[in-house]
Amino acid sequence: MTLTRSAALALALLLPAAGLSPAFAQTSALIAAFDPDKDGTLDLKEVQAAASAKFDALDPDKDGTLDKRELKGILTARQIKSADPDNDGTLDKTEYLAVVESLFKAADPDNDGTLDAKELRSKAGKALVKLIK
Ligand SMILES: [Ca+2]
Ligand SMILES: [Ca+2]
Ligand SMILES: [Ca+2]
Repeated sequence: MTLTRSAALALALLLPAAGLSPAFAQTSALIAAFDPDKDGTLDLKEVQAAASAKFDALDPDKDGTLDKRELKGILTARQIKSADPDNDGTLDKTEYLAVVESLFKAADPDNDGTLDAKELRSKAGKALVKLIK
């Protein structure tokens, strides 16, 4: 689809007002994909289930660990290092889910145990999304 400049501008102005900005729509779709109880938010259990599936998808050789190469674009070298207490250079699922849990808590400042669309668009929320999507 090609939009003229002014049409694109009008869209950019109108969509947020309708609560339908592209970022919002994207986050809503993301929540819907991982929200089996359909309450419009992600709780830790839902996030962990999604993260666990993502871990399995990232681990095609099924050796139960993810190395730096497999985690490229998902976690920075620094994040991997701090998530790797046994220092073997890989993350097993327990270590991976520990990162997920700490990012979940960081993304949930109101501490209600669920992440809504706004919380998922925070810095910690975005980092968390990389680990589950
Ligand atoms: Ca939910
Ligand atoms: Ca490790
Ligand atoms: Ca919350």
